[in-house]
Amino acid sequence: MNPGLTLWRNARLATFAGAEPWGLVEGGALLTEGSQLLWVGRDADLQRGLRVQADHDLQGALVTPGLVDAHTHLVYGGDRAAEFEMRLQGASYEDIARAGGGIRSTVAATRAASSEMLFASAAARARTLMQEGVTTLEIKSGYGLSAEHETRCLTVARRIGAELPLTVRTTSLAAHALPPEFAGRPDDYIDEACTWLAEQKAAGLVDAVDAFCDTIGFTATQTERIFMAAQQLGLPVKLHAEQLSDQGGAALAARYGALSCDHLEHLSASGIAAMQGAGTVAMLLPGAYYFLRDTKLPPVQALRDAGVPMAIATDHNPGSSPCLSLLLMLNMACTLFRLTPEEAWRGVTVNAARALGLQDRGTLAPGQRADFVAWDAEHPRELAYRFGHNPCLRVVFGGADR
Ligand code: DI6
Ligand code: FE
Repeated sequence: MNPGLTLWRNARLATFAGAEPWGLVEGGALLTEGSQLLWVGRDADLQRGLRVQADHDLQGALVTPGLVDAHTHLVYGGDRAAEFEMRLQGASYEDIARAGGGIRSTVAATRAASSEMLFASAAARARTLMQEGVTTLEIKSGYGLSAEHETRCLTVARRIGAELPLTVRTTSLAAHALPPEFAGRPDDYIDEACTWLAEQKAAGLVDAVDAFCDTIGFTATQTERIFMAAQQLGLPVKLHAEQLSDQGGAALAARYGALSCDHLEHLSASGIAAMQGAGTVAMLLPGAYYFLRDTKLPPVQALRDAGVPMAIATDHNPGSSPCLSLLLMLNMACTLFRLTPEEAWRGVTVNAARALGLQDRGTLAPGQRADFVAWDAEHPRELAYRFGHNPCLRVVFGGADR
């Protein structure tokens, strides 16, 4: 008797492992031991006489890896519904930011909110994502913009990972916008923000470092100083790159071995080549593209031709993507960005895990973490096709139903 084994049988598996499209297995089963997948295959090939602690009949459901939302700004105070109205009346996102609104209005609301309020609102958002099968979630800081408030937001993000069943990876995004107390002194702000990282890392609060390299964010030179500070601490980097303009951010990030470059609507051919050379993931964010009513598409065909892995995320944030549905992003990646349904699926599983530097998830294969989702669907392409529809039946986090 092997007390630690749990069997999950009678499923149609989309493993995203191996060379077959989707990695489909009809009449499939999963064997888990603790938080890990021990065996993945056909029911019929299961070792006979296997004694298991628990035996779950999935009744023919489709089973996929747990979804990975690898780019979110989940922790913040307030909302930006009034700014949405202003944009509908003709104001641009950049105009609002330059007038002191935008990210900076969320910074004021975040600083004014108690940690308990920040936790309650972010945990509610995380639960909504989990109901659609998200089992791993990246959360960035970036609405605190001072040592105290950045650390507070990262601490709230870590607490979400500690209290909810999903895995949370945290990213420091102190270089998101210039806080009002540094108006006109962006270099001084960057100098100071670089000094926060060591303590945040020592406190176990940060897995990666990000920046917003753009006309309303920081220059490539300022971004590079943040990257150098990260590199000295051995922290991986990623970048909000080429979202509103081409600053050469992707090539810079690639030089620092970035895990991902994100947004990329204005990405150049040389940026693509640099990302390909560095193995950097292209993180595409259709929610922000849609919500800002952008018209410049990211260069999907060129990324595909170059073999750059593409990932998809919600970019949940109050200003440019107040979206809490990774399934909707799956659909929009296809309709707006012309990804194939399979590319979009790989973008929220295996390539999203890679964008977080995680090799232990994103596929259904022996040795992977037992994060998986049962869906009321026959084929995963149905989930990219429907929208405003949640066929999630059951989410398993590290081998446990919760
Ligand atoms: N780009 C974005 O789309 C988000 N951050 C960034 O650098 C938007 C953040 C916000 O508007 O609050
Ligand atoms: Fe973002």
